[in-house]
Amino acid sequence: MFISVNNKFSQAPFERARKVERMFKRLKERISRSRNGFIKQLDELFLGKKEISPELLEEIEEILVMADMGIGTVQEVIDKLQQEVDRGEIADPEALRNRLKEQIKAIFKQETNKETKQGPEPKPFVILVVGVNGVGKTTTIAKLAHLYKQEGKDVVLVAADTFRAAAVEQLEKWGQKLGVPVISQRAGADPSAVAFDGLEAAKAKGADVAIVDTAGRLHTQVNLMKELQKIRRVMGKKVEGAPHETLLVLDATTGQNALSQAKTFCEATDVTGIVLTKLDGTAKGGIVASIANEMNIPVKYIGIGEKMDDLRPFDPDQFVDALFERH
Ligand SMILES: Nc1nc2c(ncn2[C@@H]2O[C@H](COP(=O)(O)OP(=O)(O)OP(=O)(O)O)[C@@H](O)[C@H]2O)c(=O)[nH]1
Ligand SMILES: [Mg+2]
Repeated sequence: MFISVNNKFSQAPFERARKVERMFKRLKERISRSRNGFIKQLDELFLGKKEISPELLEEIEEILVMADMGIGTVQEVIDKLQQEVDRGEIADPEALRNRLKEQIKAIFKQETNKETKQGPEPKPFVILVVGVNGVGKTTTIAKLAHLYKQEGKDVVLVAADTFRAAAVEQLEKWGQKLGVPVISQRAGADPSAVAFDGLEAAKAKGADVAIVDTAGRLHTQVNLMKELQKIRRVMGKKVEGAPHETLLVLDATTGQNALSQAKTFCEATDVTGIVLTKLDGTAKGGIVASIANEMNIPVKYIGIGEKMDDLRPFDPDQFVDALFERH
């Protein structure tokens, strides 16, 4: 999703280019821990080396595993590099660095079975947001609303996390800040009923997008997982095909734990996209590749901060370029 700029003046392309450049710079700054972590280690490893030895590949392997890329994914990448080295296609460590970068990009180009359906966009387009406690669901919803608003879309937020009063308040605060209506009921209300009424209100307002917040739950909490099923059923009764998107939010700082959460959540409910938050924190960027490779679900957005413009549609090439850029 890109923000469309309908400006017929000739400076528009330059403005756009400048904006892209600014966004790229900010992304680079925000993921600086990953860049200063594993990319720096890789570069130190390459420094002064003229040849590619078996030890060099082993050390790369170790660094990638430490960067949360996951053993399986790392093995695939290293095997491919090794084959290219054996075939004489990689001459020196600098070429190896480039091929590594391309191999990581290729991980994101694999097909997933969750491509967005073609056809006219449903109205409202209903997004259900799920995940365990504290991963960043509510913040992501606010950021998503901000992105959609920038596209000129009318958004409604639905506070179906009725578990804690503070959860409803948190969403309402964001709603005020963004100028977006929030549909809520008292704490303790049935989340399915809130979702149903929320979608009704979204329809009545003619909203383009409705985003539904849910309480954090562990995949092991059977009742809460069942509740999610109920929320989904009820939504489908109000708006045909809803939820049209189910986003699973994962906290990148939890590393391989995020991956195991993803696996169990996807077994329990039909997740159509992943949002990886807190990539600006202590997260090691490798987790993005690990999730993309091991899950059959696209990473749709990444969170790189706590502010409302800190959510980005995930652009793999841009992300990997930002990671590998030297300065
Ligand atoms: N640094 C950083 N912090 C984030 C990001 N996304 C969310 N947070 C912070 O993570 C904390 C939890 O975020 P919430 O949005 O409340 O998480 P939640 O999943 O809704 O939590 P529950 O409703 O309790 O399950 C907040 O302090 C957010 O500001 C991010 O991309 N980067
Ligand atoms: Mg929340």
